[in-house]
Amino acid sequence: MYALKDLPKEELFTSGHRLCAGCAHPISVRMVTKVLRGPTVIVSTTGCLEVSSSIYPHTAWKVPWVHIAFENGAAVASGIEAAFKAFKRKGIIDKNVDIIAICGDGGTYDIGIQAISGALERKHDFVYICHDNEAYMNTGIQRSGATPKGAATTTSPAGKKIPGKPEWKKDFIGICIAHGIEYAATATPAYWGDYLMKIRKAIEVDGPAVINVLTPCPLGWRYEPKDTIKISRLAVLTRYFPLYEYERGRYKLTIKVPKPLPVEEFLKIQGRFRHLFNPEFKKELDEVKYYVEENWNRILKLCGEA
Ligand SMILES: Cc1ncc(C[n+]2csc(CCOP(=O)(O)OP(=O)(O)O)c2C)c(N)n1
Repeated sequence: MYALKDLPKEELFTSGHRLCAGCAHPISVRMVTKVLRGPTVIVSTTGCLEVSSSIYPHTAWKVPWVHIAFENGAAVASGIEAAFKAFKRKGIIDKNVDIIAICGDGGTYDIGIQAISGALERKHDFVYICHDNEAYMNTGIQRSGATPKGAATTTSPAGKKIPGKPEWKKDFIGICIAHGIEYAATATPAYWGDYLMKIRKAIEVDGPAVINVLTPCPLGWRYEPKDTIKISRLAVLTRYFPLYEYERGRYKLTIKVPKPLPVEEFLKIQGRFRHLFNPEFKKELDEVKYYVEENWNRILKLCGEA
């Protein structure tokens, strides 16, 4: 467990970046950089975080950081890890260097998935953090494999043809765990102590570890920038986004929600779900509610709590 006073004051992700007011990406990155254990290289694929933090000739990064194309975040992280291993073997360096990939859900769930699968299967020692804002935000709010069913995006607009995105969200953490990795977890910046603990655990694992962190986006989710942490918390308190971890075969619910708030509390403050409250979309709203309950029960079972 972390206490605020124990965290380093030094900021390794500085002000002056061009991310939107209320964006959860910089909040998450500041949390990641508070629990590094030594020299670290961060890799980011194309996306909001990358385009807004590295506008030439400026950079917000005070850790070695590399931008890489959408599809190969995990491949480049693997290459860097392999290179440092070779340097160590040859006596060129004697220090351990941690590698962390921080990529959006588009670069993760969709275009980057085969590179991630390869890296996990080869057991490279790195941490993969997916900044899950549930769409391709940087290019104008297109749906991704992480977009939840019913959400309106520019490529899944709610109207006469479809009631928002017709498909369910992919189980990315489930896919990663199926590779036989040691550690995987979900997180949100609202539960910062839980998130910091998970990042540090993931870094300390000898081999690949994955964290999927929910990073609300005021622009794409259509809510007031001041509500980012409130929405991150509501996602958990309504059981929409269960916080759990997987460690060597064991699942654990890290934040318990014995008395959940109605899912509507999470949905109604976001414009992307506004249509679900029209009587014509009642069926879809009921489906979302049913899914949230089923998913929660599935996670509870995995965690041995049901
Ligand atoms: C192979 C490839 N396809 C498409 C693009 C265009 N593109 C750049 S960023 C982006 C969306 C990024 O979405 P995500 O990874 O979810 O990050 P976010 O911007 O939401 O933080 C897309 C589609 C690209 N750069 N490369």
